[in-house]
Amino acid sequence: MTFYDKLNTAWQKNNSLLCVGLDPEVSKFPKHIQKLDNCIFEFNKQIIDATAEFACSFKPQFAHYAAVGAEDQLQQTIAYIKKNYPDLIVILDSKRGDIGSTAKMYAQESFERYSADAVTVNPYLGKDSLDPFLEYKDKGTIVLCRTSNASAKDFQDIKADGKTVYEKVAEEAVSSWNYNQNVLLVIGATYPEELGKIRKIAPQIPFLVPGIGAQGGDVQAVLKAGLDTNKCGLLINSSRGIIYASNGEDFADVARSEAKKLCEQINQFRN
Ligand code: OMP
Repeated sequence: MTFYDKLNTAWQKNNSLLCVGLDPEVSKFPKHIQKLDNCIFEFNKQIIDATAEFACSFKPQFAHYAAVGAEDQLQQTIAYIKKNYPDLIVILDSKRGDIGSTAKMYAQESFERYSADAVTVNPYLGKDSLDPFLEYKDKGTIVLCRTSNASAKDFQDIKADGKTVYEKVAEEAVSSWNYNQNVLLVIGATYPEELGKIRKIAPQIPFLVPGIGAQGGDVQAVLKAGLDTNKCGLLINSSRGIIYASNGEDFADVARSEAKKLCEQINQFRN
């Protein structure tokens, strides 16, 4: 099974393009969860069980675990998803990027230590820094292309030979990096115009699109610009907008309602 096959299964499982971001911050948890041992895993578990029915993917963000020495709970979280929701994709969002010999260690960390299905990577160092990830044929390599933040333009919009850096990244993804059909691109939901340009360059590459919810991206604009010809091809991420929709005892129920609402909203614009 190639990574794209796995992704297709995940999209079809719940008829959903929604990726739920797992970005734990203990101070934002409900008080009764904060008191628990292993509270990050306990929080995640309830969010995962509440939202899985409306998702194709979960995306734990690495710094949110590493900053507080909770890599063990990251590992537990990924293992929990894989055991209970084996058709869904786990994206480890660690935005790795280094020279080949170190990149090899990062790839091993992502795919063997954590058993993630896919990992986010930074293409700044070029192809030989991506190869160690790409060589894991059944795993996804999700390359930053045009990010969601305000300063994305500082480097990504610089032009060389008449093309922006983010257009060059998309072109390389199509022509040189996708030899195992396992490349995806990250494009922020906050930049639908750029999303549309990149869809033209890379009509068949799946996109991870963060920036819905807390960052204010527009769902309709994202779908209009980003869907592929099968009305699919997107993993639309929301983290804080779902997991911190309530910090009361009802947090999991409210997260479920938010995930359901977003999944349905996305599907409404696919038709
Ligand atoms: P919310 O803004 O809370 O939905 O979180 C967005 C998540 O997506 C965070 O984990 C970010 O680190 C991540 N992200 C972006 O927000 N913008 C990007 O351009 C890329 C990512 C990412 O690679 O996931």
